[in-house]
Formats: sequence, structure tokens, C-alpha cells
Amino acid sequence: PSNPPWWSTAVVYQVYPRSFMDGDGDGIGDLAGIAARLDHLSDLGVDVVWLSPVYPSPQADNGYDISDYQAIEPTFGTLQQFDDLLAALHARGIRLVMDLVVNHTSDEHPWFVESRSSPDSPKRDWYWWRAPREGATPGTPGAEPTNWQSYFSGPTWTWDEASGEYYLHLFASKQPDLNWENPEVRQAVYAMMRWWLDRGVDGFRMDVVNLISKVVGPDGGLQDGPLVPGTPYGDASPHVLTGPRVHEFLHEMHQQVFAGREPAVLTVGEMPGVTVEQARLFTDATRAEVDMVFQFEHVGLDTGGSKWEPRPLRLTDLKASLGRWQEGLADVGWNSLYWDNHDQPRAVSRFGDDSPAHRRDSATCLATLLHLHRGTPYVYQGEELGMANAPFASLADFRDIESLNHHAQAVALGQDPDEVLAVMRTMSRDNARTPVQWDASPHAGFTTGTPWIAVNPDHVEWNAAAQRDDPHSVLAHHRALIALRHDLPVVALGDFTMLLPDHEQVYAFTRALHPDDGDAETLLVVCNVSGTAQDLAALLPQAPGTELVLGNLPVADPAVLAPWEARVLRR
Ligand code: TEU
Repeated sequence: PSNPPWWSTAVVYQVYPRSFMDGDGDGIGDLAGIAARLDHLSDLGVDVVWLSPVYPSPQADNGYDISDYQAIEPTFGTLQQFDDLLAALHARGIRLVMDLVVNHTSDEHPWFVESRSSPDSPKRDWYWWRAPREGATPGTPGAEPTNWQSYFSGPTWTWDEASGEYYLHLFASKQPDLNWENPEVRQAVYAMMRWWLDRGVDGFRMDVVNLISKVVGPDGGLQDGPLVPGTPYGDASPHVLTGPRVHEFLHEMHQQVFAGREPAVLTVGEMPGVTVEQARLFTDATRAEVDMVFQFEHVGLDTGGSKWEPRPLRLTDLKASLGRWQEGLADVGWNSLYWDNHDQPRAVSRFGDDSPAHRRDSATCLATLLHLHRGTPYVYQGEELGMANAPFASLADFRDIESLNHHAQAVALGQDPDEVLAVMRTMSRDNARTPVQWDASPHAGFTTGTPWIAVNPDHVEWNAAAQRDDPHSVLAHHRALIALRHDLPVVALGDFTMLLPDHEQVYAFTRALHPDDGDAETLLVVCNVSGTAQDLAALLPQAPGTELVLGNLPVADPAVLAPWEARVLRR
């Protein structure tokens, strides 16, 4: 496009406040901590911060269970500190995107407290209340209105003895789902969003926003899902993912909240299970829904039926998937790009190789891939340092409700506890949630107190202080990649063409701007996603003779890609 939106040249950095930086010594990250580390963000050169939830919350799911949408969690700070942080970011030219969690609230939100108080409550219909299955004894296994399994294990329904019905929660029982069918709910959410935008925030990352429309029968009935193997539950997904009214709701939100705002706000919808075809609709600018979505296809390629069944990733599968997303959103819509976030294991451990020999090179190789695709890159805190999965010794080291609930259910259903634990070590969200490693001091410079989750002992070697002035560090490479996107229009806007789709080690593609874009240029990106040298000259004869724009290693031999070597070349 001749006039691309500002976010098409932007890089977003995700802050998970609990684990970023502790300003007051209670062992939990906070707003004061973020304010103290702004130099790190400026130094990296990011354009936007996405701040995971900082609202008042019982913290059943680390803030994704909100009890007040228009205030700040006291553990994290005050509204005044928030305003100051926003101003400080803006003064540095960095925008702030809030996390919008409106598929569900906390069960301690006043809306739910009111809704729960009586079947006659004026807010009863703000949530999903249903009678027990016919003929079943309320509160006993199998009496739930549907067989759905929660994304955090167990049933999606909790029996409320006092008011005599079940309520729906696709996640934890402390996260009841809002009923978006009710127009009052939608208006309350839009009003809250306008309040934050009027305060100066620059956009929203929308938590599981394709779950807000459920498949409802004519009589208000909800249907059982196909049985999940090895459990007594059914899969809710066909009935809750990208449901019949989701486009209508997002368009309504756009009209009532975003339309006419200058400069344009950034909206990114987190959408588990979304397909390319659906994403085209969500992100087609003419439909006015959201700017981009977080899709989940590429983070599902190394697991089986559930995230707890890991299997080896084939590079050809990864390329086929990401390539299809690049192609599908080339003419309409826009991609978001990520390896990591607060829900995923660490990229260097998962897609790279975190052994001492390859950790730095594989982290910088993955970074090159991330930043050189077409779309908006999202860097998760610590990813820019090559932070790796944590050496969790026992169950007591884990904190995440998803992991802990899974362990309890899997063991109850007969799985071997040691095997369950072994999978948790590679897949648990807690891998992403260990404190950011600022320096080599006892708690990595994260806190003067006792951290809420253990710092990774590898912080003595892997930390921001050690990398800041090292031109070969993972941090320096991220900095260079972000600068490249800002400097070269082709990185932000060029066409994407996948090369060598059948090669299991080399990930190669071109990015091209055409003469009628005013700025003809072609980049060739070649990355060795393996620990074995690759004969580049044989694979891509045109590559060795081209000019190196940016690489992650000194080029020893132009004709050979060293293990995990990544090059951005100019044709
Ligand atoms: O996550 C949505 C989601 O799909 C989760 O099930 C998550 O990706 C899963 O744990 C991966 O196995 C969002 C938030 O990002 C997550 O932190 C919240 O726990 C969840 O919604 C509920 O709000």
C-alpha cells in the first residue's frame, strides 16, 4: 500500500509485568520496575510495548482473571504510576498496548458477584448460567450442562449451590465467561476500552478474542463436544472457537471504540485455532475488525493432540505453515510474527538448541527468521537475551495454574507422575515466566527480595548486563534486526517468497519491493536451522556472490552456511 499504517514498520516488545522487574522488593515485578528499565527498551529500539494485564486481580491466572478493568493491581502499583509510565514511554517514542481480557472476568469481579447472587439478578445473563443435565444429580461428575473440558483441565462448568445453576468457564473456575450475546455486556466492555484510549494508550492485544461467540442452539442450548481421548471430557473447541457472531462483535467494537481515532490504534486478536482463511476476514482492513491476529498453527507443529504430547518438529512443516500464512495474508490483511510469549516455552530451547555450543547462534538465527518475515514481529521479554527453559527440579518449582491442573488431572487419570513432569519441563508456560535476567547478581537483578518463581541459574552467564556492550550478543543482534526493519522498507513491506520448501535444514526466502513501489530491492534470507554445516552454493548458487546486509556470524566461507548461521543478503 502507498500509505501503510504505522504499525507495519513497528516491532512490539511484550512485558509480562510479574517477571520483568521488581521495583519494591516484594519478589513480584511491578510498574516501578518497568519504569526503571526503560533504557533497555530504548536501547533495543522497539516501537511498542504490549503490557500483559496489570489490573486488579486475584492472580489465579497471573492477571488474566480481572476483578476491576479500570484500575491497577496494588501489587503492581497505582494508576498514577501507570500514567507516569505511559508518559515516560511516549517521551521515548514508544507506544503502549494494553491486554484486553474480555472473554471472561474474575469470579471476584463485581459483575460476576452480582450475577451469581440470584437467578433473578439483572446481571444473571451477563454470564453463562445453565441447569444441570436432565436427570443428573447436580454437582456430581457428568451432571454438567455439556461435557466440555476446560483449557486448564477439568470440566468447564462449576456448580453454584446457592443459586442452583452451573456457570461456564473455558479456563479456570475463577475465570467465568462473559456472555457476549447480551448487548449490555458489549457496551460495558466498549466503554471501558474507550476509557483506556482516552487515557492515552495506543491499542489492545485481545486475549482469546475468537472465543467470545459460542455456538448457541435455538433454545439457548449448548452441545457436547467430541470425546478427548484418555479423559471423560469432550472438546469444546468446535462450539467456542471463532463462533458464528465473532466477526459481527469485532466489527461492532471497531465502530464503537476504534473508528476515527488518530493516530490509528493497534489491535491484535489472540485467536487459538484460527485458520488463514478466517484470519483474512479478521484482518481485511475494509471489514474493520482487527489489524492482525496471533495464530497458533506454528506453535502446534511440535505437539500431538494436546500441548502435553510433544513430538519432534520438522522444519518443512514449519516452513509450510508460516509460508502459507505469508501467502494467505499477502494481498489483504497482515501477519503478526512470534516464536515466544508468556504462554510458550522459550524459543531457543524449543526451535533452537540451548546447549552451550549452539545457544547464541541458534537464538540469533531464530531472531533473524522472526524479524525478516513480513508482518509485525513480537519479541517476548528475555527472548532478546537468548533466555532458555528453566531447570525445574520438582512439582514444587512450578507456579502456573495450567501446568498444576494438568499434572493433577493426568496423574488422577493414571499417567506416570515422572513422565508428566518431564513433559512439563519442556512445555510448561512457567518456562517463559522466570524473571528477566538483568545481571549476574543473586536474583539476576530482578529483585532484592525472594522472587515469586525461581530465577534461572544460567543468569550468571546469560544476562542483559553481559550482552549490552557485546557486539556479538543475542541482544546486539536483535537491536540490529529492529534497526534494519526501520531502515529498509523492503523488510517491512516487501513481498515474501519461500525458497527450498522441501529442505529439512535450510530456511530460505526472498523479500522484494518492486519498481512501482518506488524502491526496487530484493533481499535473500538464508538460515541454517541445524547444527550441521550446509552447502549453500549447491542449494542456492546465486547466494554466495551477494552482498551481506546482516549476519549472525562472521562469514567464514560464503559458499557454506555454518551451524545455525543466518544471513540477510542483498541481490
Ligand atoms: O491464552 C489463550 C490460550 O490459548 C491458552 O490456552 C494458552 O495459549 C495455553 O495455555 C497454551 O497452552 C490466553 C492468555 O495468553 C493466557 O495467559 C491465559 O491464561 C488465557 O488466555 C486465559 O485468559
